[in-house]
Amino acid sequence: ALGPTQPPTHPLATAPVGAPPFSVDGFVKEFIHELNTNQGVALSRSSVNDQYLALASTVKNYLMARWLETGRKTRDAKVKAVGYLSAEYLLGRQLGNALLATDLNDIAKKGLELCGLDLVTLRNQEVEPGLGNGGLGRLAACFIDSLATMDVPCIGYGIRYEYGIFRQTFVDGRQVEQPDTWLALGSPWEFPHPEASVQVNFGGRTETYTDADGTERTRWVPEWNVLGVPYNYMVPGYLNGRVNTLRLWSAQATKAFDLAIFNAGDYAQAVRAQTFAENISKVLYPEDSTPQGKELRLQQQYFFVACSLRDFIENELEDDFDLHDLDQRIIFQLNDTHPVIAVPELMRILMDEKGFSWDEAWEVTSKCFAYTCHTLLPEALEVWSTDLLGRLLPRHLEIIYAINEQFLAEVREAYPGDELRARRMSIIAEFPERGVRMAYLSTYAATKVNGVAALHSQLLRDKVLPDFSELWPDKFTNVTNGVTPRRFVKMANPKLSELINDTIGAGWVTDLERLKELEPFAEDPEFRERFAEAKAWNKRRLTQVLRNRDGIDLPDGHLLDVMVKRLHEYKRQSLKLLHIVSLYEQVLSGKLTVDQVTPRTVVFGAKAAPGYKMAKDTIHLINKVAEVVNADPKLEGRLKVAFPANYNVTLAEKLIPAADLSEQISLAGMEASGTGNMKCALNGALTIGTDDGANVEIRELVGDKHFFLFGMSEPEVADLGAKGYSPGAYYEGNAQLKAAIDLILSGHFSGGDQHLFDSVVYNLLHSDRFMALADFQSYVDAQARVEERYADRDAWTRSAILNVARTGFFSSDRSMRDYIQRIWHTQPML
Ligand code: Z16
Repeated sequence: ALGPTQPPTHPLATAPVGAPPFSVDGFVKEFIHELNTNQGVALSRSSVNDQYLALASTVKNYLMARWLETGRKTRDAKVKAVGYLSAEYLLGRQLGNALLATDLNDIAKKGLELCGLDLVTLRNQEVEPGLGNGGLGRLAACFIDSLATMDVPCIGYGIRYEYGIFRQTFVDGRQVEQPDTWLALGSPWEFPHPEASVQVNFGGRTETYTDADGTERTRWVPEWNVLGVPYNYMVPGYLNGRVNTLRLWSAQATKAFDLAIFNAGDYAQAVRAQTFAENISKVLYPEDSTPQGKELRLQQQYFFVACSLRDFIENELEDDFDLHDLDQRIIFQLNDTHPVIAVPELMRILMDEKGFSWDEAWEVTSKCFAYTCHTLLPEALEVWSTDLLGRLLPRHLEIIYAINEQFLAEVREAYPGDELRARRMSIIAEFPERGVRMAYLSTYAATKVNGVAALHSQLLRDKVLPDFSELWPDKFTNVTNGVTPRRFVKMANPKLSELINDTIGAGWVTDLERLKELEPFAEDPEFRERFAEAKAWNKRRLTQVLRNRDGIDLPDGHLLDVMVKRLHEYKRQSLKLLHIVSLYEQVLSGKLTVDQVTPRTVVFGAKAAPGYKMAKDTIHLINKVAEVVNADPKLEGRLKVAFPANYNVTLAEKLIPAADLSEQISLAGMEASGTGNMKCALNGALTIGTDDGANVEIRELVGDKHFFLFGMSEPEVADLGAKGYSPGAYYEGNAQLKAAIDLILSGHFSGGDQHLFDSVVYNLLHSDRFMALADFQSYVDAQARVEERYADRDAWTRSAILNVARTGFFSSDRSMRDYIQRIWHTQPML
């Protein structure tokens, strides 16, 4: 039971917690108080880390009253909430965002100054929580920011990994992974609640029995269990007094964790058993787009989902709530298939624990979930072997089989006699081994299935789930991704934000379509001047960051050409690399004079999954090309390649605002959406891109003239694939391409070693699954158009301004409105 045992009688006991005064004096008093009482140090003896932790506590204290009030109001209102289920949240640093949400920036800066401290230094002390791989995890973070800002009740549920995405280092140009020890210096943003831990069961068997009413029932007799400890995080809305909750689960051993296999009365063995339990939330799997079918990963998925459902049902609903009406209080959004084990888990809770019949349980369950798919790559679709599932979650496997039977009966009723179709659509795959197709399970169970950009949603219907979309056309919808303008414009680009404020007022931060009002100013020379100056300021800031962080020197006055995203063959970093090598080769061979080369610095940021050999070899090649190109005096410094290690949200916030050119060059039909493309456009970069993912919508909005399109369209890709693609023909048929590849093969970038990069080069020449060679000429031509526009600096700035003015659509606030209207049917609290 929660709360006091007797009704409180002191008036202060029920008064809402107050916030410190919103003044420099109030701030300083609170800060020193936190430094003294939390850190236990005097200002004169405090370390930068002490100061940072005290500052974080101070800002938290300003948010605390709003947080408690948000929880109370939401529970009292008994409205429908969103339960966002995501195995990843790539949050980025918290302090800057919290200062922004509370409007405390100026007060904090001044107050700290009066204490002899520098806000920027303290902000740089924060280690970002990197609890995600890339786009999918960052999307979750943008979405919960938007929901809080729009006053929509939402609980984010996920995993508190002890080690987030690895820290990337380069040794001789090769990626080496280091553990991400983000918790080492303390983690001021979390509120652990070990007393509210939840038990999660695993393994064992099921049995049937007859209950008191004489009904045949099934129950799960698990073999082992762990505890899930909730850690709460504040999710503050922007200047609106709402603070939602992100609840991340950490695994811990239970007292009962002494089962025979781990503990034969042996103390050391028992301690090792603790480690076994705690392993579940130990580390984030570093694969982006290609999941590993590892048992521990399935344990993670069930672990956080079981904790989350239990938490919502037991702690967020009234004691006497009738679970038949569950869908009136929650919609669980499945961020990819990672949390879809929640479907059989809810069925199990309702039937085995709450006494529902199958039909009653399905009636409820089939209204409580919606599913977002983030991919088209077949290898990215999760399939769990029934062997593994049956061993770890025997009751859930039984329920999945029963769901499949019910599903196939519906299919057979809709298509009598079409056994082939039934087999095709079955949630259970038979080859290469028997397994559960998690995307099919999600699609059947969900009220709605959405893709993440218009093209992706179309291809999802036509190519990935055609049978399902034929049977239930209305189940499918699109919600184009978005990004939060608070973090990625207001916070990351203060100079541009100031200019926008001065021009159209401050309303755009929560109503991004208002950027449209900037359009006429593209023709205003004074505005263009200030816009260009903001970009130049961002470049100077980036220059400082890269010098201090990486020892990289950015030259002045270059076109900044940015490709930042996970390293994956389908994203085609190798195509960008061929362009660089080709420019260089043309200078070496005299086809281009140096003064014909547009001064350009290409910046890469990319982590490769540790087990993805081709991706790691590509990183190695990029670094070796960078070494040679950067050192060759023949280029007279007009072409540079910078590859800062460990690209993360913190670096993105510095890099993206400085970008002139945004590289979005995936093979058409492969990138579900992309969100870096949106961040770059909103910060005034022009895109060079294929007709893929959200690029399609960006180009439609900014206009053909202000977007450098190249490459095959998705139908052209499909045609070429069907005809049979042979990359060798492109190599033989294109002298410029051949010369670039031959320069790599000659050993020019590998100290004469002609075989060091065989894996990358021969893959391109003989397989090239993502058709980089086919799109090479078109890409090079588009780059020539880029250079032409850039040569006319005024024309370039005009295009850049129009990119900002016309991409307000890509606010994650708009994405959230779409989810609310098309999928969730929830109401804002206002
Ligand atoms: C991921 O980040 C994405 C897809 C996926 O299957 C797994 C992971 Cl970890 C990305 C997509 O590749 C990207 O196009 C999209 O913008 C992003 O998810 C958010 O939807």
